[in-house]
Amino acid sequence: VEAWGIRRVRSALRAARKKDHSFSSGEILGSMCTAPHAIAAEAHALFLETNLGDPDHFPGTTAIETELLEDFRVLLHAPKKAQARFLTGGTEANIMAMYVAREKTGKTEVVLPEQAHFSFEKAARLLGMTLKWVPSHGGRSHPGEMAKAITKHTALVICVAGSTELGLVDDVRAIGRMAKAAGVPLHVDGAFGGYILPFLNRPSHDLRVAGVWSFSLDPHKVGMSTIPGGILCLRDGSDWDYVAVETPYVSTDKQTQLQGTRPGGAVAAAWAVHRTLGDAGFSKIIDRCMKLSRWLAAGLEKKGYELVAQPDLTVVTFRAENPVALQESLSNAGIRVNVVPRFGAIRIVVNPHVTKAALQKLLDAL
Ligand code: 0PR
Repeated sequence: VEAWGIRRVRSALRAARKKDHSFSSGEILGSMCTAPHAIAAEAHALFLETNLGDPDHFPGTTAIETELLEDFRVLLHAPKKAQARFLTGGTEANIMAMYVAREKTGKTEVVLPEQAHFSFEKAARLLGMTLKWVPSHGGRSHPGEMAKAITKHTALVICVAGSTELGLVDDVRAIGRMAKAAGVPLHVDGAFGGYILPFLNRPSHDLRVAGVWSFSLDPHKVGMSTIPGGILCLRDGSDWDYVAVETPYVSTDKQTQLQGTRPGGAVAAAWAVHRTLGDAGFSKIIDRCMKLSRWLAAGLEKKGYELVAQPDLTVVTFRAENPVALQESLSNAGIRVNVVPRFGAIRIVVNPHVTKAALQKLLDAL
């Protein structure tokens, strides 16, 4: 390509960004991501060149990652021998959960509920594993139906803490009991709900539940950190060794994640958000999002819209006669929502950047 020089490149970059929608404008009401906290953006920039794939060059960044992973172990009430890894998001976490389970058990079948995310489909194709989809009841996994699908070939059972379409949380304790009795590892996909549930007064859903083998959650969604950021925590940290490869040319002995070169920026960003807000800060933000979700749900019902389910977390999904047309007309009014085709519905995600004024604008437009 021809050299443009920095000035022309900069103005082209700005012009491209101007075409994007932004969280701060208040337009985006259907995304599971949110505006990164200001300290996350600052930390990400400061650690831009760091590479956790070769930690000896970056001992400061490595120490930050160690602290952050310990924070997550504690947040998920995991035992001391548990180990979390910082990954690129929910997709990689789901791929890794299936990969480790395959290597550990030598089996290739995965039992999962119908509301599980499409990333498991990617994982199955990559790993040569077979998915056994099980019907759910009212959007939540049914332990009895899941149990029936388990065979001697089952490597892993999956349930969801905060489903993509409806934000519903499975009864992790019941499914954990079932998985434990069947002797099959259970992965909980908490990509969305994993950052909300610890701050609500709810029955345990995490690694306190005996049958739970692994748990994932995403700093780049409700965690208000920068993209890419996902966590997978294994109850027994030594299980990571099933996927370890030796790494002769770098300053580690082995790697257990897909990435070789690994960005420290997103790690520093997640650490910074944690230390800035603490549990109390997160609780306050989550409490506000939960209240707004209930307020929105009531407002929609008052207008005669039917909710697909009463919101469990901060996802509010309502039926529409023609959701695609409605999405388009709302978009023209500066309101960006997502369509959930399976339920002929529109999905709103009341994330930290979403204001009451933006939700009122949606209700008025409807
Ligand atoms: N597990 C669950 C339960 C999810 O909801 C998602 C993503 C994933 C795993 C995969 O996570 P990554 O996309 O981080 O790999 N669900 C979001 C969704 O489909 C992803 C998303 C986020 C889509 C923001 C659009 C958007 O604007 O809504």
